Amino acid sequence: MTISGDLLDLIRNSQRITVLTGSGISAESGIPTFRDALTGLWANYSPEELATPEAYYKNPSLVWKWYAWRRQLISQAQPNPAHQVLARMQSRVAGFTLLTQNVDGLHQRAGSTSVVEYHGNIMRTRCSRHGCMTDVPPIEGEPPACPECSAMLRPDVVWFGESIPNHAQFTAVTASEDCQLFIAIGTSGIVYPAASLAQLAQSKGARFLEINLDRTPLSSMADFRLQGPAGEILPELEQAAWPDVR
Ligand code: BV8
Repeated sequence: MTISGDLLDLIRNSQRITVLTGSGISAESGIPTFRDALTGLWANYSPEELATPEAYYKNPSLVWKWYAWRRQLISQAQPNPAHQVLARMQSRVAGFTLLTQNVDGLHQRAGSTSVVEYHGNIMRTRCSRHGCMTDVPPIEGEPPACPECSAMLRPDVVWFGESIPNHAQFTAVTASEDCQLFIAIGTSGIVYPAASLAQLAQSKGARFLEINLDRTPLSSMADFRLQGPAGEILPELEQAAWPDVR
């Protein structure tokens, strides 16, 4: 893989780097990407049909089973080299912000801290009425009842049609407006408002690097593109930028 000298200089010299990851960064950990996740039982539904409040209230058992299946996949997965490079990068860049659309918690398990979970975390469960978190174990089958008020529990994720949590949105916008380099990794650039952050960063003067297996709607605006699996590209990028790494 050829990495431009300009890009390497930018990575080495930037004090403020903001990274946005999508499900593609967890693909090499064995977690299907969001749009590939629909196999078997889920083959007849689009994510936008299952990951919504309407779907949950219409068929709580189906949606709860989908999340239970995903949680089970995630519990068997391990962070991959791409997650590990980002965890090390955090200690090399003074103003490093990691935003993730993923709900799998793999960045934290790789050692990243202060991760902005833009779409929540599937391993947390909350009351659908009051929003209070509960550590009721996510059981199989039917959604459990809140121990406080008996309302249905739900995964602590942001569904389509729901707003991004205020703190996550504020942090993401601030970090995108204030960075010198914005890096999007493994996201199809389809889901908003996450997909608008790269353009926001560029509008404030940042350069934009896209790392993805394929082209996306963001590709045409990228200043730099590295095409291939993130689990291979990120270790190579780290080695080229910081040859003394490890
Ligand atoms: C909202 C949690 C206010 C749940 C998810 C404009 C502005 C605002 C909203 C909208 C708008 N236009 C449309 C909307 C509505 C909607 C939306 O964006 N719809 C889309 C379908 C058009 N947005 C919302 O509803 C958001 N809410 O804005 O509130 C509002 C409300 C109503 C109306 C207007 C405004 C909330 C969106 C959050 C939805 N929740 N997840 C759960 O996980 O169950 S989104 C879900 O998609 C995941 O979080 C996922 O991360 C995310 C994005 O998908 P990707 O991560 O990009 O994954 P995908 O599979 O698509 O792509 C993978 C990529 O990786 C590919 O490019 C592939 O090539 C690449 N890849 C694969 N393998 C590798 C790889 N790359 C590198 N290496 C590899 N090995």
